[in-house]
Parts: sequence; structure tokens; C-alpha cells
Amino acid sequence: MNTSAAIQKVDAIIIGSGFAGMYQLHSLRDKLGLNAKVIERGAGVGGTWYWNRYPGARCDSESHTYMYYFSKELVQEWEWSERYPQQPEILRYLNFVADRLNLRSDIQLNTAMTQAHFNESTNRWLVTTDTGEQYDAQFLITAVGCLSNANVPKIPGISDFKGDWYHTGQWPHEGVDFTGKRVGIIGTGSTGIQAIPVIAAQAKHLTVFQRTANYSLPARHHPLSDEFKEYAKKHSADIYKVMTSNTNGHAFYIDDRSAIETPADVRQKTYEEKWEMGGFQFRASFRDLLTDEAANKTAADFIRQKIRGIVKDPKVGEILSDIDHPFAGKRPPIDDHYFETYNRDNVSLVDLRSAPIEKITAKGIKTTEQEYEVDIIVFATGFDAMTGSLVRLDIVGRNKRTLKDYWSAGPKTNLGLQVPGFPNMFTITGPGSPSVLSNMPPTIEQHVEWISDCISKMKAKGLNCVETSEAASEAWQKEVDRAAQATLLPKVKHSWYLGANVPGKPQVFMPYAGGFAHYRTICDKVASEGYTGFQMS
Ligand code: N01
Repeated sequence: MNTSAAIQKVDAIIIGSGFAGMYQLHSLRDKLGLNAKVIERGAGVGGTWYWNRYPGARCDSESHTYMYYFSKELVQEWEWSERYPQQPEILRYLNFVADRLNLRSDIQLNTAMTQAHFNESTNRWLVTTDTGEQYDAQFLITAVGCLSNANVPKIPGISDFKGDWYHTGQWPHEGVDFTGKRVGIIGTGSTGIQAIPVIAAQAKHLTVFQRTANYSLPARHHPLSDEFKEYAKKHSADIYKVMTSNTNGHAFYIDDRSAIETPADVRQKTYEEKWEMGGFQFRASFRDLLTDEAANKTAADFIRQKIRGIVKDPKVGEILSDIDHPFAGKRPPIDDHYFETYNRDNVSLVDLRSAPIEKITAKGIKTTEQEYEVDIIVFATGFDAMTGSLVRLDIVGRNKRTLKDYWSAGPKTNLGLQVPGFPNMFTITGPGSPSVLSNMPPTIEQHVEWISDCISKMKAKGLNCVETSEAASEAWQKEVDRAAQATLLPKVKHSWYLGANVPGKPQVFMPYAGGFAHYRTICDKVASEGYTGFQMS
């Protein structure tokens, strides 16, 4: 480590080179002419899509909506092959963007930020990396993703296990060969549900350890036709308009009908059509699915019935459909023949609700009832979401206060964009913004553009510090809470939206549930009224 190198002065340090970091670099460097630098701990660009290489990894957003829209050229030049893009294709896309926008020269790979300290006399950040470099930056912009801090549960005995184990979010680049192996997978969230059918097709035997049964919607993957590809390019402006003017950032609106007021036969027909259509459109079937328990139950019952219809062994079907929370109260996965996988002879299901995992042994996984011998354990156990990837960074703001300490009772931000006491720091898709409740790329673009406009206006006025106030952040947290309480989302007590999946984490509903379009309007108003709630000096 070279610690004697001179401190490099830059306008902005951006942490992370996924969708967010790359667009932020382009905006600051190429649109505003600033000296910006990205620090990336991976050996390549791509963020989430660099790390999540597990079998079956795909995006649950449709490909023509899972891309940048800020550049007409990028939209026209890139061509997706499938309805839902697989991880390698998304990683190729992000590499294409890095090359096309000539970003690589300002992205430092294989480098982790180890510290960022705010200097109150200069209003600048001193950023230190694990490669020994130091940067003196006016702005610190985190683009670390909401789901990038792997959560490996502390199950006793893991070090005794004689086989191999992997977390899906830290998957080996060379892949894992399951041929002839007995595999155990823990976790049936979006990741587990994507991985299970693919691992089952290769492994000798797959044992799925399910703690909470989950709803899942069929994806109905298919290659894109030439007609659709042409349509998506030709109508990109209209598609973008839909994505940015609705609640969820996808290219479809939520139906304005109420599930309760719709006659039962019409409702059933709607659900059947959406089920056949595949993907998140099912969630958009009626306007009240996420706000009214009775409405939600109609969708939940429909899916439970589908599960029981698909799974041939009634006992297994019962365990899979015995779901204890409202539909979409947790992020609903979409799948490729997930429930059908339980009809294979080489797949078995263990219900951890009736017999929890006691420990991991040298040979496998032991529940309170039985030991299951496996050669490989896959942890599809999720992430320390939204705050985990930020508090693990040693970020020290005013009065030497760390972000970890400031958020010890839960995150507090203004609009998910700034944290009081951390001037000149912006958090792209930070807690308190719609982020994970929406399709990510448009929410990222909106944040990057808001931040870039703010910096541009400061520069134009010769100002050098922007800082949100405690009062504005308190008020925003109240709005985040109000928006969540207006939905069924906080009713799910074991959800990662609340931080409940990580023992000891404060349980606070983290994303903004008021909808992307509404949130965007609020952000625009704040900016047009002279950045109310943000002091500039
Ligand atoms: O993680 P999760 P994920 N013992 O936290 C179980 C996004 N995503 O990686 O529900 C036993 O949802 C846990 O059980 P329970 C998407 O936003 C996007 O699957 O806590 N089980 C649960 O079943 C998603 O929501 C895409 O009882 C344990 C599972 O592990 C988010 O990432 C694809 C356990 C974790 O589910 C996270 O999804 C994939 C324990 N000790 C993911 N600890 C795309 O769109 C945890 N579990 C591409």
C-alpha cells in the first residue's frame, strides 16, 4: 500500500460503478465539465450485475425498460435479446455503455473506499482507499446500490462444514459445477426462486430449505421478436413517458379498477390473463391490491390456488402455498417454472417453520428434526439492504459523527438524497427514496439528474456547500412513514424493506412507498423553489 502518494484534488468522488455510478460520472464529467472519479471495489464495472452471477440470475424488469434512457443514441444502439435479460447480457450492456461513453479512464477498479472524512473548514471530503490513494473531493456521491451487502446468516457450525458454500451475491466468476452433487439451498426470495430451477436441472439432488413460503409470478420468458425490438426503439420516448409517470417505473400503468368492486368472474378472468401474460403486470391488475386487505386476499388466494394446482404432491403444495403475508407485501419474485421444479424426483422441500435449522454440521444442514447431508450449500439469504452498504463505509461527517452512528436507530435522509450533518454528500437511491419499490434505472436517472442539477446551480452561483437540515429530514421521514402506513407493506414483519432480515438492525420501513411519479414531482418542486430544506453556502 502506497501511503506517500500526494492527495489528489477532484470535484467529486463517486463510490460504485453500476448503473448509478456510471451515469453520475458521465453527467458530472461530460455534461458539467467537472473532474470526477469513480472508485469501484470490483475488477469490472456493473455493480449488482458484476457480483450477482448465480445460476438463473436475471432481471425481473423487462429488458426494454431496464436501461438508460438519457441518451437517444444508447437506446438506439443497444439491442436486447430476451424479454427479461440474463445477468451476462446486462453486464455486457453496462460494459458497452462504459466503452461508448469512454468512462473507463475515470473509473478506478479493484479499489475500495476505506474512509471518507468531512473537513468542516474546507467543506470538502478526504477520501482514502485501500490502495493507499487519498482524494480531496468537494462532493462525495454514493452509488453503492441498495442490495449489495450480502447477508450470510450466523448459523452455528458453518466452519465445520466439509463441503463448499456460496452466497448468491458473491458468486465465483468461474461458476459452480453442481453435476453429481447433493445441494442444499437456504432461502426462497427472488434470488432463491430464480436459482432453484436451474440448480435442480444440474444437481444430483437439491434440498430447498424454506422458512417463509412466498408468492411468485411466472415470468414467461421469451426471445424478443424483431417486431418488438423495432417497436421499442421507435416508441422509446412514449415508453419512457409511461415509465416516469407512474408509481412503479415500469412501462405499464396500474389498473384503476378496484379488485373488491369488480365482479368475481371478471376479477378471476383478469388474474388469469395477467398470470398468462407473466411478470409484474399481475401486481398492476387492480389499484387496491397493496392498500386493502380484502382486495389483496383475492390476488393471494388466486396465486395459492395456482401453486396447489402446479405442485403434484399435495403436502409439498401445502407448504409452498401456506403464505403468511399479503401478496406483494414482500417484493414478489417472478420465476421460470419454479413451482414446477418441485415435481422433479431430485428435488425435496424442507419446511423450516415446523423444524428450524439448528446448525450446520461437517456433512450438511441439521434441523431440529433431521440432518440433511449435502456437498454444497447455497445461501440465497439476501442482503443487509439499503443501509448496509452505506454504513459499512467509514463515512464521518460534521462533529466527527459517523453515518453508522447517526443511523443507529434507522436511516434518516431528506428525499433519500442527503443526510443532515453530511454536507456535500449525496446518496443515489438512498433510503427514503422509491428505489427498490420501483424499476431501478429510471429512479437512478432521476436521482443523478437531480444531483447534477443541484451541483450545476451551486457552481453557477459560486457556492461550495449544500447540506440538508435536521428539520427537513425529520419531516421527510414522517412522510416516508405515512406513505408506508397507507399500504400493506409494513404489515410484513419479516421483510427486508423493514430491515427485519438482519438480526439487530433497527426496524424502520426504508423505501418511499408514495410512488415514483409523485416522488419525482416532490423533488422537482423542491429544486424549483430554490432547494427548500437544503442550505447552500
Ligand atoms: O433475498 P430475500 P433475495 N434461515 O431477503 C431466507 C432483489 N432481486 O436475494 O423470508 C433460513 O428476499 C429468507 O427467509 P424469510 C429483489 O428486490 C432482484 O432473494 O426471512 N432462511 C428468504 O426466503 C429482492 O427482493 C432480482 O423467512 C433464511 C431468503 O432467505 C432482493 O433482491 C433478482 C435465513 C432471502 O430472501 C432480495 O432478494 C433477485 C435463515 N437464517 C433479487 N436468512 C432481479 O430483478 C434468510 N433466509 C434480478
